[in-house]
Amino acid sequence: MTKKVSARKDIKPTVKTQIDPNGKASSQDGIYGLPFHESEAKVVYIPVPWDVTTSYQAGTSKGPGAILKASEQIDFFDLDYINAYEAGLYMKKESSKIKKLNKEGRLLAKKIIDADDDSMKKNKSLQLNLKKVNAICENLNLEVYNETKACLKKGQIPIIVGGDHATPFGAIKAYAETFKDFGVLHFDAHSDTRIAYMGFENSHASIMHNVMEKIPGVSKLVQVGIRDFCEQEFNYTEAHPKIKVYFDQHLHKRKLSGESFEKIAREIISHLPKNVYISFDIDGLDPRFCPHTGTPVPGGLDYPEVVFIINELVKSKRTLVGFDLVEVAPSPKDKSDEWDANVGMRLLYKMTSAALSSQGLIQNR
Ligand SMILES: [Mn+2]
Repeated sequence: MTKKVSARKDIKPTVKTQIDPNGKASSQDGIYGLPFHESEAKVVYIPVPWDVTTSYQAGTSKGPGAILKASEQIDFFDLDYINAYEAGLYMKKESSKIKKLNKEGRLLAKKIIDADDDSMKKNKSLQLNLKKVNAICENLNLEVYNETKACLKKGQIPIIVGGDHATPFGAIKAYAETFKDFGVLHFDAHSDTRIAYMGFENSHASIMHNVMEKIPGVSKLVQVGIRDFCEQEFNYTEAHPKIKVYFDQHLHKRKLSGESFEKIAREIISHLPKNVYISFDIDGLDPRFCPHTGTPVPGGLDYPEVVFIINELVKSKRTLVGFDLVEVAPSPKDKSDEWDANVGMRLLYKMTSAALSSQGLIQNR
């Protein structure tokens, strides 16, 4: 069966497209095998191949490419939402400027990551490297901010596909300036609220600290799945009036004691304002769903639990205005191992469906 579709509402399609929702996606086309042009897509995925300050294992810069490749395997039929693809989904090409910045930044950062505290204190050239890395990361934040802002102005939904968790800062800033009554739902194994990590001011380990300190439009941050954090982060988030943390250990304790997950999910959602942005670090999931991510930690959420929470968010009549997906990394050794990207592309499609549904652009089933 072939279904005629076109992009939606304010985005004007230039071509009618024929998509067979029962057929196999074509690898000749764009993300999820879809043939949309950028101008007719409601959802624009912005790939950010970035792993400048990744300390444990690099490779998240290859995440967007791996997700794009794995996306051919999508099944469009979904038990929760009807045909998100009809809204027009498009993934931009990886920016050569960002790729160049990542390469430069990674080379400089590697020397700092490998150095001990003593040489960092004494070695002037290492200190200069650190300044350069911080400037490169500021540069990325500006690039992402500008790209996101441009899409939002056109009425599109820009989605950052990382890269490490440093990538969406500029996007969250642009969203926070666009939507009032705005909060962030953050899935992650890590708190990501370090003041600076190894001197890196804009690393994956500091993003939520930076969001709370530098983006006044964020009225609430709700963190879920957190299970790796230092004392400074614990004290910071516990004392912060705008931050609510659902530690992974506490979530498991409640579930294991027989509390219903529906009750827990609704409680998580209840802290959020009307307009919600999801920042999704794939390592918030149990590492069996993301074995090659940069900094895996045992424990975590199961995929169906995450889907449940996201569906509850939509049911609560809040608006999922936008989101990101970060820290997806393919296996560095085995190119045929597409598992991390497979999970990533499915989660990306589910969040896309939830966002479109919450914005009244597609129907629920
Ligand atoms: Mn993170």
